[in-house]
Amino acid sequence: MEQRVVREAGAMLAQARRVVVFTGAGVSAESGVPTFRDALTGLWRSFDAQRLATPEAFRDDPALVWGWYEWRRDTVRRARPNPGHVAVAAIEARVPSGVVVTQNVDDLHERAGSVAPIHLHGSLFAPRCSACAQPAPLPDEAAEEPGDGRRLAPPRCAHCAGLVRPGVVWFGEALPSAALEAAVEAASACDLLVTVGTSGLVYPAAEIPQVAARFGATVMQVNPQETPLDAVADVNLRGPAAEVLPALVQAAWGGADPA
Ligand code: BV8
Ligand code: ZN
Repeated sequence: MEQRVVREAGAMLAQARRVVVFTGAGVSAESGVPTFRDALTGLWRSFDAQRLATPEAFRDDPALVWGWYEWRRDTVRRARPNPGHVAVAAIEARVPSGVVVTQNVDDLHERAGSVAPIHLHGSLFAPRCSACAQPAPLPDEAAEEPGDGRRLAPPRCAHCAGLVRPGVVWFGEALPSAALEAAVEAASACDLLVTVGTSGLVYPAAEIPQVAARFGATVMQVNPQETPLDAVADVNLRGPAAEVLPALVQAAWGGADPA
C-alpha cells in the first residue's frame, strides 16, 4: 500500500472532528475469528451461515444452531483483540467525537478498549429466552467446545422454561431500534466514516456508510478486496486491518500520546 495514500488519509483523520468507525467481520479475521465469507467448518461445513443464522433454523434444529453459537463464542473467548481493534480504540479516544458501529457479535472491540461500540447485530454474550425474551445467564465458561463443534441442546429459561437463544439478530429479524437509530444519527452527523473489513452486503447495516456519504462526510474504506462500498469510498486503503489501521493512526498522530 502506497505510503503517500496512508499519509494523506492520516492527515484527513487528524483534521476530522466527528468520526464513525464502521466494522465487519474482517476486523476480527486476524484474531482467528472466521468471517461470514469463510466457509463453515466441522459439523456445519455443509451449511450456509445465512441459512443457519435464522429463526427457522433454530426452530427446526435448536441443538445444531445453539451448538454453532457456543462454538463461535468459545472461538471468540480464546481469541485476542488484534492491532486493528487497538487502533480503532485509539481513534475513538483521540478524535473529539468518535463512535464505533459494528456488525460483529464478538466482544473484541470492548476488549481492545473501545468504550461503547454500537452492536447492530447483537452479541454472542447476551443470550435470552426465545419465548419471553428474558435475559438468560451465559452457560458455564469452562466448557471447551470440540474443534469440530457439536450439537448442544439450548438451556431452558428460568422464567418460562422456553428455549434460550443467542442474543444476535438473525436474518429476517429487525435490528435493535435504539442501536440502528444511534448508528444512523452518528453517520449523518460525522465528517469522516472509516469502514473496515465489511463486504457491505447485509442490510440495513450496509446503509450506514451510504448515509454518511449522503450527508457530505468523507468515506474511507479499509479492505484488501473491492466491495460495493467502493462506490461511496473517497479513499481506499487496500490491506489488512491489523496493518492498515495502526499505520493510519501513526500517520495521523505520530507516536504522540493522546493529549
Ligand atoms: C431484516 C448476526 C427485516 C448473526 C447478522 C435489502 C436488500 C437486500 C436484502 C435485504 C435488504 N433488506 C433486508 C434484507 C435481507 C437481509 C440481507 O441483508 N440479506 C443480504 C445477505 C442480501 N437483511 C436482514 O435479514 C436483516 N433483517 O431485514 O429484517 C425486518 C424489518 C422489520 C421487522 C422485521 C424484519 C438482518 C440482517 C442481520 C443478520 N445477522 N449477524 C450472526 O452473526 O450469526 S449479519 C452477519 O453477516 C454479520 O453481522 C455481518 O453483518 C454479515 C457479514 O458481513 P461482513 O461483516 O461484511 O463479513 P463478510 O464475511 O461478508 O466480509 C468480510 C469482509 O472483510 C470482506 O470484504 C473481506 O474482503 C474483508 N476482510 C477479510 N480479511 C480482512 C478483511 N478486511 C480487513 N482486514 C482483514 N484482515
Ligand atoms: Zn422465558
